[in-house]
Amino acid sequence: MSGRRKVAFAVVHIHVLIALVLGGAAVPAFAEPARAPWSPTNIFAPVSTPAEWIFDLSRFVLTVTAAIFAVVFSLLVYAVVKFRQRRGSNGREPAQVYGSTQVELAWTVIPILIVLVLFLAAARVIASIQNAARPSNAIEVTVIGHQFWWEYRYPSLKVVTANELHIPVSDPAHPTPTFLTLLSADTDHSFWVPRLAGKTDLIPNHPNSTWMDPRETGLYLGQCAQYCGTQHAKMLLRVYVQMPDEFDRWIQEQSRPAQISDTISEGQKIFERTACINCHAVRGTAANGRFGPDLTHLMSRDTIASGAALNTPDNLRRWVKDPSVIKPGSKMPAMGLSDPDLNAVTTYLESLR
Ligand code: HEC
Ligand SMILES: [Cu+2]
Repeated sequence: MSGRRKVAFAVVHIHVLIALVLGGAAVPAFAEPARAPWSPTNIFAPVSTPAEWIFDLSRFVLTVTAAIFAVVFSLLVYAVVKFRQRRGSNGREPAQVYGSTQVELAWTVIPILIVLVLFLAAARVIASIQNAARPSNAIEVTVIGHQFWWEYRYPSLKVVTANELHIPVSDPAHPTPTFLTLLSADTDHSFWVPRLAGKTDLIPNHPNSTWMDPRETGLYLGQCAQYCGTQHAKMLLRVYVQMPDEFDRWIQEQSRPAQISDTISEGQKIFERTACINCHAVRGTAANGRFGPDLTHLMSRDTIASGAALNTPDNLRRWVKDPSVIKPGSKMPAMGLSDPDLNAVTTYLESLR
């Protein structure tokens, strides 16, 4: 094999590889978004306007790049077949063409135009998401990224919660979008719930914002999409999209202070004299720390530790005994409680409904 043919052979290989990758990505992209049981993170099944605009854009970009690929690959196959070494050929090179202004201009100008079109299409989507008008009935939520959990504050509704975001479904005829202000308590994080909106970073001292108007109720999952430390991979996102009355009921329950019995339980005493209250808030009690998740309505959540474990009595006890068993590198220390104290604290936590 001559050097040139080796190169041509390698180029064909690379293109076949690209074809396989592109083909794999393109199939779901062009599939009809039927009522299939989509994965809760499927980027090809948007249910909210920003996610839909991004999906349309990705389809456009895939179409353009697929067309480029088809043209380049066909020319390549044509050249490889037509100019292959035949038996009895004299081994001389075919005619070589140098310095054609027309050809040079064509392969400079056409790619520049293609890149310009792709750039403008992307810029348009970014601008329309960023500049969307905020209707007066929009739900406002402040999202604060922490290593390695999410804090959600609804300033006008007096609700503070963690890790499980609840928002109302938005009827396209009377939209009730949710606008998120994204902040960070420590390092860069990124809020990404693929079916609802594009990735948006949470950067210290630089408030960002995004929004979503989901058309369908359900649970949508996501993931911190910016490496932020040891437990970045267990910084999961859970968004519960609810019917308006269900959402209102949730808000009402969350805005109440903690239900406390008249006699302070043993568990609460231990909770308050151990450092727990320096990091955790339980509204209506002495606990008002903000380093860790608000525990006022802990038991209303399905999961703990940012989706890393189900919220069961067993897991709660395991968590308080030593968080690193569930989430190595988590910012909550093992508090070294004795077994009886651990049981009492767990019982107290279970009373926070
Ligand atoms: C130094 C601060 C700190 C102390 C002290 C602390 N925690 Fe935490 N706690 C955290 C942080 C941070 C998290 C979130 C960890 C994560 O998800 O990565 C957390 C998470 C939790 C959770 C899970 C909450 C949720 O919704 O995910 C519970 C329950 C909890 N802590 C209980 C306690 C109890 C009980 C004590 C005292 C025995 C305690 N914590 C002491 C910082 C602290
Ligand atoms: Cu993160």
